[in-house]
Amino acid sequence: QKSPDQSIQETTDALYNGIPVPDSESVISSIKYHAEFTPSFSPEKFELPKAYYATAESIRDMLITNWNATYNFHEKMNVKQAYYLSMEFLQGRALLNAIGNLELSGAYAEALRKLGHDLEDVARQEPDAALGNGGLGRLASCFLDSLATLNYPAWGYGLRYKYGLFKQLITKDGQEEVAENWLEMGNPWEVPRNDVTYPIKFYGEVVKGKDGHKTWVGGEDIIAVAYDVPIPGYKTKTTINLRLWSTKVGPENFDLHAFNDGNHAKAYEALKKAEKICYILYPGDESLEGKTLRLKQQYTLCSASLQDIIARFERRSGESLDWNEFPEKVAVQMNDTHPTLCIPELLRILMDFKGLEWKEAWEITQRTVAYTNHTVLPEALEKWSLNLLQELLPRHVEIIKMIDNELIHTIIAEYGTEDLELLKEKLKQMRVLENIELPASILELLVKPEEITIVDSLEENISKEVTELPKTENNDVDIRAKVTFDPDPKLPQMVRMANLCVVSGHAVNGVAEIHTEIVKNEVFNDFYKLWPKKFQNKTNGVTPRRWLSFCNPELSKIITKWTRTEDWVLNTEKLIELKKFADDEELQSEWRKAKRINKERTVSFLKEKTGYLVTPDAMFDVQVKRIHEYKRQLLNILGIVYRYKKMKEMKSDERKEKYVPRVCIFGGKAFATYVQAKRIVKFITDVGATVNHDPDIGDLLKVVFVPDYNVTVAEVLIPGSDLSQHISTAGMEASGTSNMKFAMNGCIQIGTLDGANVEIRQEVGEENFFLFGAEAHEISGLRKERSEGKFVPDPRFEEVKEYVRSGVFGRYSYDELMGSLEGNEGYGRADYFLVGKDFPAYIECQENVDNAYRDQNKWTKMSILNTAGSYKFSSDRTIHQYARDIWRIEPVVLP
Ligand code: GPQ
Repeated sequence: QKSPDQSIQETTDALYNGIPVPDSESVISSIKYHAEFTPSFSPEKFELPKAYYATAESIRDMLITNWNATYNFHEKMNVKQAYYLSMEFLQGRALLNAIGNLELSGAYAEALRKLGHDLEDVARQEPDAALGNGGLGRLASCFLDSLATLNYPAWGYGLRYKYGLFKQLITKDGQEEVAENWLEMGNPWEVPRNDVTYPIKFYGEVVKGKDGHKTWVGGEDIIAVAYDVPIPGYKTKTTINLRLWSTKVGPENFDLHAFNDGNHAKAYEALKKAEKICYILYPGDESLEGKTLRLKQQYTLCSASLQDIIARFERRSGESLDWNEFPEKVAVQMNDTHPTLCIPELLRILMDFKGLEWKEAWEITQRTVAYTNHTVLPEALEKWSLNLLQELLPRHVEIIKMIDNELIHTIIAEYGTEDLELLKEKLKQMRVLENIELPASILELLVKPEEITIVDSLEENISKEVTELPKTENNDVDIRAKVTFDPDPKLPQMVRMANLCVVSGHAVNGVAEIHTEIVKNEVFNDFYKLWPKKFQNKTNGVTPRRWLSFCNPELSKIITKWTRTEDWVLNTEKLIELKKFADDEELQSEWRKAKRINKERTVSFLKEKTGYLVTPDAMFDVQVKRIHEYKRQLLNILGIVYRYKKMKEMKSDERKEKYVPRVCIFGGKAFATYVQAKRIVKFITDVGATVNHDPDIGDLLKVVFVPDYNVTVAEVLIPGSDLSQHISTAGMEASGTSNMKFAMNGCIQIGTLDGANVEIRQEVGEENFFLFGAEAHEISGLRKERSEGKFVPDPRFEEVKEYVRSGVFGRYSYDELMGSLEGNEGYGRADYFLVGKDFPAYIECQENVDNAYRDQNKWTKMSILNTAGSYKFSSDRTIHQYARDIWRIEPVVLP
């Protein structure tokens, strides 16, 4: 038998030299080696958990070899590198993904078989890494996969939360949350870097040194420590890094005196405070609940990452260090506004530590950072209380005020002082600081317009150079009175993070075409008018490795056969080839068989997770995503209730004639304090409890809520579904990404013209997409109509609400839920999400779905055309666009 070192070497040599696969013998010795020498289980047995850890560790060896090679090469070439800063990464499981990317599935399956285990069973031991809430976090993870696969020099930076997203239990009362201790058994995919640490400060005060330079002193000091997660690319050696920060304190912060005096709580105080920062993932998804802990988390991510990036830049520059070169070597992408603090942090380091002047530091910062917007929901646009920021990060507040000042100058230059009412209005709307008096220096300027000089920025589209503003007839006093205002003491003083990002970044992007249009023409229209070139679209994408090749091997085999190459995994354009064969009987029959196998997998999965046994002969109709009013799970379930009511009114024969059997599957978590969303979960499970036990209905209709929806659950449900629902109120879903995954897996969609649905429908063809509902441009008018009582609801909508209220689904009170759908403000916001308006169109569209499904040849063709048309939605395409248009980075292929 080979020594473990020898076999690791051979395995990695094989990868390096493009030799197909290391043999299962060397894999076996590597697994055995870890089972014995990386022990976290007792020695006598080799059961599944231990097999999983040993297998993961053996794969990790190879990843580390490739990781080191990638790192060293990037270091040597000193290429420009992109950094993706995100508070969330929703990685899911890593084992099969890594084995698949390294093309070692065969060798590992065989090795484990010889060791008495099945690879799939071993893989099931891994807990999901759920360091994210939903779409935004999963997007970050798909991007990492594409970056590595396409050989881009790039890293992700995030936080290592001890507890990821909560585990969802479904009880008779609806959703219950339990902490998810994903690190309990140890994490084989991370490498702690005990030598990569940075100090992080909170609170304290700003003092001015003798040289006039500012320093931030005192306060609370903690330490951020790096944990690296290697991210392998597919069929490439390139293995990039996801660096996650954890927090601790130095030994000097352990109060030994207090401890010896028996005051243990005091002794541990600093340690606890520091560790707490990375305890939990903030569960807010498109809702705002600003709390100190969250701000500390955000600052920890930003400060540690920037210190690390800057240290790397300095090291790589060596003797020829030139700060103006920084944006030529570094691109920082902010995943929504959560990492906004990296803007004042970069400025602070450049000015307070590297001695740069404001103008230079500001220009470097603008050229370095870029911002992705992921939502237009007003309540989700992050704002922080100025007081809280002032207390926690006093130096950053000074810097934010300087940025605000720059912006004010630009606004004055743009709008002039002729129309002071207009200017005042624009300042109010656009400033970074909300409800805060204009700085005295600006008032001075306005009083003597001829003295205005604008600090010009180098980025030519960022600021207009103005030497003189039009003179006004007004006298000084008038001007003051007109532009200035006293802050409203009843309103809080806030910092608008999105405005800060838009002003400071050189690019702002939306995540789907329609979303970017809304960003440009509505939410940030004033900024768009100032800097049109800054704004761009980058339609989201998903990795075809995890979301097609690995999660759907049945379909993948068929795709490879008919496109005559495996290339589609890297070049999804190849999927278009399938179009030619959409009517081919042989392909259709193979296609249906694959779907059937996947549906059978779903059947066992549902049985295991919910106890319900459903038939794979039914149509599987799936809506899985976070529970949110705007995503309208309520519209879906009310459609189901309506269908159930109609079924009950019919005779058995008639019922069977009219309806296609359906299994309606729901999954998704509600934010723990989002009461209305939790009511929706409860309602769905109540409907299921009634319908599923109704002997009149049998297999004609089943309603199943899958508990604890996560990446791993999605990997089972998506390949096994026939229809998927993406039915948000138009204009509210920025993009959606599960819609792309469903399309790739040949699932047909019912949806509104919202987010990426619009582009998916374009690509797969209108006739292969079930469209319904009001359009984005109609929404505000419809809401107005609704709240003015001018809207006359369809009788079928009134009927369904009445039916629910009648108590068919139990005695739980549905007053609040049904009330929120009324046109008055009694409960909530007068059907703000327009469920009532879209209800008739929705149920009619569902009838079209039934009719299409009855013709299985037609349905299969639609399914094939969905996969064929999904080529655009690979995150590889998205990443190439970010690399070319925003980051200006090039792929680096390792020698
Ligand atoms: N999204 Cl702002 C999240 O998942 N969390 C958030 O905090 C914000 C946005 C989603 C958004 O709702 C989806 O429409 C997008 O597809 C997704 O981000 C990725 O862009």
